[in-house]
Amino acid sequence: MGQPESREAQQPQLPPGQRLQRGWPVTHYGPVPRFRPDRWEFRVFGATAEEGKHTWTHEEFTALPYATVVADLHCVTKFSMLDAEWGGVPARTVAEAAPPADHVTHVMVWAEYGFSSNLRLGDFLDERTVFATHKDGELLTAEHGFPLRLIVPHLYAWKGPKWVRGIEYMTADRRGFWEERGYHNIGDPWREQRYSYQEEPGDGPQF
Ligand SMILES: Nc1nc2c(c(=O)[nH]1)N[C@H]1C(S)=C(S)[C@@H](COP(=O)(O)O)O[C@H]1N2
Ligand SMILES: [Mo]
Repeated sequence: MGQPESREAQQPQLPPGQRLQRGWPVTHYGPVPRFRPDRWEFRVFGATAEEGKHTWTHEEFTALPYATVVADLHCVTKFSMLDAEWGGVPARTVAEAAPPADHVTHVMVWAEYGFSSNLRLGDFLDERTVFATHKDGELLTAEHGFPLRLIVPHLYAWKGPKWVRGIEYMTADRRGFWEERGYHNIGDPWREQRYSYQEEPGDGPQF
């Protein structure tokens, strides 16, 4: 038996067409919202199962069980940041507290100013999908999404809204903000699903 293989030997870390970024740039559309704790709430709506809590204050939400996930961030504009440790509340924990109805297939993640991104329920419930409050042990800064952003490690980073305020359970797929503006409905970086013109039948709803 030899040495265990390094991570790089097991799998390339950069998806096709991506390049490594040093530091952590800020990428988003529109202004950075100001956090007002007294007005902030996290809301679960749409096709919920009846039981469960559906809104959390900031204090309540950040008291939910905390977990960390080491994950890369791949921006569709072709830079990647590797090996960040994201800390926060797993999406599954939220879905257990406020479960979807049986026929839910997709989730719309909603953020400040009406920004949104759609996910298949399975992508949302992935064990590595996390509503992050921290990166590498420190609170997120305002421009990186404080107080809360979603991280979906296996999809392009636009699928993870910064300044998240809630989720909508959906019984059919619907495009979010970037998905309506020419980006791929699913967004798997390993398959280079960047743009909506690459979509195959079944990848997304009709425009
Ligand atoms: N609310 C909101 N979240 C967003 C975006 C946005 O435009 N609005 N852009 C996404 C994109 S395209 C990327 S690459 C990441 C960038 O996160 P960062 O600025 O922390 O690096 O945020 C994502 N989350
Ligand atoms: Mo991006």
